Amino acid sequence: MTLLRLNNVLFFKEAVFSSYLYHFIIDINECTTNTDNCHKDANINECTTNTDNCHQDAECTNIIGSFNCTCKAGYSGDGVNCTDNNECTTNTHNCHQDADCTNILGSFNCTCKNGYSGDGGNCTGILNFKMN
Ligand SMILES: [Ca+2]
Ligand SMILES: [Ca+2]
Repeated sequence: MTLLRLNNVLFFKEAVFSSYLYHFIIDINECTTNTDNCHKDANINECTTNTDNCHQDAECTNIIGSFNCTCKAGYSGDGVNCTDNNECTTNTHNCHQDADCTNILGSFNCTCKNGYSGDGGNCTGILNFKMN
């Protein structure tokens, strides 16, 4: 059996009577089989050349031959699509029990309820004394 390579397609040649039969075997992907002769040290930084497709709320990380997209803290998704986590409805906030939670992009705010004071993480009741 004789192997032939023509336009990156591998054939084997089989003698049948006085002529030959050519059998198509498989197309060789030189890029994935590392049989190409492309320059390997060309690490393009897709993040700084703005050729990445990361979401605006994702971090881009350059790696050799590619890049990675990771949603920023407070966001969920695959890096190409990132959506804000609603910490208030998913109860992943750390607001005090006497505080109101307000969802914002990438985070949340805690505000002490009326009659309480504090930073929202800690709220203490305000005592009102009426002087007679
Ligand atoms: Ca790269
Ligand atoms: Ca949020």
